[in-house]
Amino acid sequence: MVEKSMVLIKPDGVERNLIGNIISCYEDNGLKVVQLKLMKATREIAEKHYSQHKGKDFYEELITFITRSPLCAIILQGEDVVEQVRRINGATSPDDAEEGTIRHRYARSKTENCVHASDTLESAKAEINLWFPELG
Ligand code: FUP
Repeated sequence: MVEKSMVLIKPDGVERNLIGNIISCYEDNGLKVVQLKLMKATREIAEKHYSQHKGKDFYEELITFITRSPLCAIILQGEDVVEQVRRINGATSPDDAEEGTIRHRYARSKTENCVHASDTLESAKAEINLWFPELG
């Protein structure tokens, strides 16, 4: 089934001029960019996005990181897109990410790991509503 997923190229990826390289990884796998924007995340949207991590020891560092400079929010469309994007991104930490994945190539740490992607179709819908409320 053709579905949609939500991706963030995080501030580290934008700062290091990796937007083009990262989007190519998705396009080269047959996924289509159907929405895209650069924006600086407010603390409010960052807290909503990472609400399930509130209270964890890395939470404040994560919020500070994701709000420090512009990020690129993208909606991707394709077959099994949620699963495909997570495979293309690789494991959360660059130390665990498989060769050829975005995080293996570009991530510098578990926090500064270049990309976020929705983990289920349900969270994709919620994240699209959060980051692209103008589409509602
Ligand atoms: P992922 O689904 O791979 O993006 O990763 P998680 O949902 O497990 O974690 C969400 C974000 O928390 C990750 F992008 C990075 C950050 N994180 C840390 O900064 N430190 C940790 O120990 C674990 C996660």
